[in-house]
Amino acid sequence: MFSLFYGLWKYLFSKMELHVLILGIDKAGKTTLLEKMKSVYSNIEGIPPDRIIPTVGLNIGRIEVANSKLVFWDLGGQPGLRSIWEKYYEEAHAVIFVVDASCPSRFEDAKSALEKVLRHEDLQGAPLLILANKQVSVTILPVLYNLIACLILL
Ligand SMILES: Nc1nc2c(ncn2[C@@H]2O[C@H](COP(=O)(O)OP(=O)(O)OP(=O)(O)O)[C@@H](O)[C@H]2O)c(=O)[nH]1
Ligand SMILES: [Mg+2]
Repeated sequence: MFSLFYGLWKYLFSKMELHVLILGIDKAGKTTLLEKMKSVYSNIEGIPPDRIIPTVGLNIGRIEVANSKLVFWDLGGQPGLRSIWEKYYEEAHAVIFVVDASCPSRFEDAKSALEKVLRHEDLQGAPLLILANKQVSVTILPVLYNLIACLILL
């Protein structure tokens, strides 16, 4: 009986852990976004933008918002690394797809990468946020990150 109540208590009061994939082609700004969110939402000082290097593999960031723990998986977007993305789809609850809005010459590449993501059966029904990056003043970034957190928790 105790374990039954303990299980119910844990179910009701433990924080839900949600996995959010950060995808997009190389140089879109995924890791910069992750590091900024870490600085805004946790006490961890994120890596400064000028020290961020292209991602080969995976960066993980954890933040807590409202009643949830968000675990962000930031994957490398270089063409040769995109085939790794789908290994994370099955365990993902939501996707942020980052686009470099200041670079129209790469929109076509971003579009075909996004289409491939959307077609994958493991992501059917998962919430998607498309972030048009590199077009806002840094002063409104905290507002933007609040918006991201709200959308993910919808
Ligand atoms: N102006 C501006 N530059 C940005 C912004 N976000 C990222 N950058 C710059 O864009 C470049 C690439 O940023 P990253 O965060 O490494 O991009 P990424 O999508 O993680 O790239 P990969 O790891 O190779 O897939 C860096 O020079 C950043 O400083 C932004 O919001 N505004
Ligand atoms: Mg990166």
